[in-house]
Amino acid sequence: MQDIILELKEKQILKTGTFVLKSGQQSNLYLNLRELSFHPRLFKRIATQMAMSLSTSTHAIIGVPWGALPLASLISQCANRPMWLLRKEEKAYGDSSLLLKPSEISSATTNVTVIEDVITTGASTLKAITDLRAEGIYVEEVLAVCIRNRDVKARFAEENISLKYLFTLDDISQNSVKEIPSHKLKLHDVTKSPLIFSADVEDSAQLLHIIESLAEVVKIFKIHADVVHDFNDLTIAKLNQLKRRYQLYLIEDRKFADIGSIMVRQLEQSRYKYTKWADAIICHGIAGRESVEALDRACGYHEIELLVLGEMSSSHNLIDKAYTKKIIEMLPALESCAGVVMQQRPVGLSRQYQICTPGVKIEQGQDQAGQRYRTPEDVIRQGTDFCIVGRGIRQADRPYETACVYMRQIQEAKRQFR
Ligand code: 5BU
Repeated sequence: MQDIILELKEKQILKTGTFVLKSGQQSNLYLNLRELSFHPRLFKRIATQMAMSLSTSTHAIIGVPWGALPLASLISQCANRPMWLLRKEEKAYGDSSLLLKPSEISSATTNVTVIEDVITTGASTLKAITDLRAEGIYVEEVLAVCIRNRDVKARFAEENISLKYLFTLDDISQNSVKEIPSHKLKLHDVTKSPLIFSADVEDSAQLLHIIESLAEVVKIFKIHADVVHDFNDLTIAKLNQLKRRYQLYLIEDRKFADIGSIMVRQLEQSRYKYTKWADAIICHGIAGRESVEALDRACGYHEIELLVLGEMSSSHNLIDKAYTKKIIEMLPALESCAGVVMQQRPVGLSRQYQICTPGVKIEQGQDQAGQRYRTPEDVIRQGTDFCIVGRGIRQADRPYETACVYMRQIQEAKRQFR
């Protein structure tokens, strides 16, 4: 449920401020569920949850007119239960009945569930119930997305009606709402946290666990979503929760490297949905200026920062000095570029670009697959702003304590060499 609430906040369906409600009461939270249909995936999630709590003895569902009708029809589909219609007012012509239901079904033998979006005082829901009772219908339960506070439950209990709901607005603490940053973090905002942890783990549970266990000390995490075999929408929702709770900055290390139009589609249409969670992506400049500029424009649109790869840590990689120089020359044209992935800070490079360096470990050396490691001290001495560390922390017996050791060494080296 927490995920749904967070998504409602993200989509601005749940807002904070000072609001006067229909009932005249004041509130600092406002839930505008009328806009739910603008977001079909979230809408379906909510309807599915509600459909699951529908009473098994309900014959049909009826939405309180008019606001709850789209929701009721979606629940009807999810639960495979018919939806009947209740008019707000009697028509002065034709069939004057308030209730539209199949004529062969007798009212006396039917139980219905009334669907509502938000219940504040319950007045309009109770009016609908009175109208249905006048038609001889037995209302078994009311199912709402949200009630403002629990007091209203007593009102329905008096009427012998069970009231079910997904959440109450009172349960949503003001604090958790305030925690949401109004804008994404920029790499520039996290320079006090010069350690980037490479969370190259195998599944979502490990990913979320390692991020949460390090989040007090590490603020920037680099992910290869495509090595996390079960990376899905739930992973993204939970990543975003962690981002908000700990004010994290997430980098996707996809290393985009194609022509511009394909890189843009890879960014926007990938099953890993980078635009929904990444604060930055890494790209190669191999395809040339125009291609990278196209990706840069898409990044600007999605408020994602671009980190351009200028050098690699692996042995015998094919990047030479001339290539790196051309990458550096490309940067001024890229509006979303926050930094460069390099092994050292190039002489004369503007301070507006952060240098991020992978291949860092307390012990220098090499792995069996081409990776070369330098020490944090060495890398910082060469002008790097952020050290990227993966296995040095992940494979340690105590990753949290080891991350603290890396952080101390980096900060000590910064004091020494800056
Ligand atoms: P390690 O476990 O610290 O070796 O992980 C290094 C990470 O940095 C890993 O995710 C690589 O994809 C990434 N990396 C790198 O190692 N070397 C490079 O030149 C670049 C990225 Br660019």
